[in-house]
Amino acid sequence: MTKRLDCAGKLLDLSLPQVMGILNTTPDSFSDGGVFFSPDAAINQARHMFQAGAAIVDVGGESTRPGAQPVPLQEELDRVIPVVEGLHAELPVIVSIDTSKPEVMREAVKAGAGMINDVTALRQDGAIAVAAECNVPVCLMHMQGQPRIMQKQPRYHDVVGEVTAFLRSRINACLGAGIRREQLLLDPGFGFGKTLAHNLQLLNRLPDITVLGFPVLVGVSRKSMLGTLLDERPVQGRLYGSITAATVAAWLGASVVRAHDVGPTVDALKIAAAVKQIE
Ligand code: YH5
Repeated sequence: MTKRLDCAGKLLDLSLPQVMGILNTTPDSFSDGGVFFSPDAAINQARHMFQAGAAIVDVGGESTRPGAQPVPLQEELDRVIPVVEGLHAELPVIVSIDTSKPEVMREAVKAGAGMINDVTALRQDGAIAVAAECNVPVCLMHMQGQPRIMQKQPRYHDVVGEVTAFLRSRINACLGAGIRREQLLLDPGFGFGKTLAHNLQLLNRLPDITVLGFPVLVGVSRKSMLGTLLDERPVQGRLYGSITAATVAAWLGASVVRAHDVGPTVDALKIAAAVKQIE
């Protein structure tokens, strides 16, 4: 498998698991309480993530939490583009754009983004073609349903089989559109149209996804699955659960872990990587 990804000139070293810091620019983000929605505040937050060891900062302007409503294009552009520009100008960190909209992908990559993170795996009209033009790595994530309704009644016969089949079909669509194999990352999409049991099965069987031969990205930070496992613990009490889940994911082969709490996650992944390297 490729150990180094070219992210628009910035190199992502995947010989060790890396942390992608989460930077929300959505005023309605309930996990961060909407604290970071001025570009300056967002850039400041990203600075701290970089200092804490994040290899990537994931900039998102569209809330994808369960029940969320879609954000209009211009509003999303207004939120994310100044942040992408500012970050790219100031820090050597790789900027990822968390969006499903092809127009946002194009503008963000023009503004310096080196990765596309799309929870809809480039299924929106025109997204595959734009991503191919952008010529940056793309994370393809699995989701059942749409954010507004995805947690209503998630159903699978075989969650691992269905998620891997979906990812394979998106890989093929991307290769067919001229995106290079070396530019793809895969993500089972924890919490996106999945019950706790589905999420646990996917994490337990992460190696079934890594065998596809692509770097795997895992996002479990602060998610409901942790709240449920910890007796309905609210979001602010999920740090240790998040670190543990991130560590398990890295141990099972995840190459990138998406996290709110960058410093603690970086520490945990260093320990996991050191133990793993003995093998
Ligand atoms: C992901 O897994 N997730 S946005 C609900 C929460 C906490 C956090 C409090 N974008 C992923 O982070 N991109 C999101 O409960 C993502 N993989 C990738 N690639 C949801 C989120 C969250 C939701």
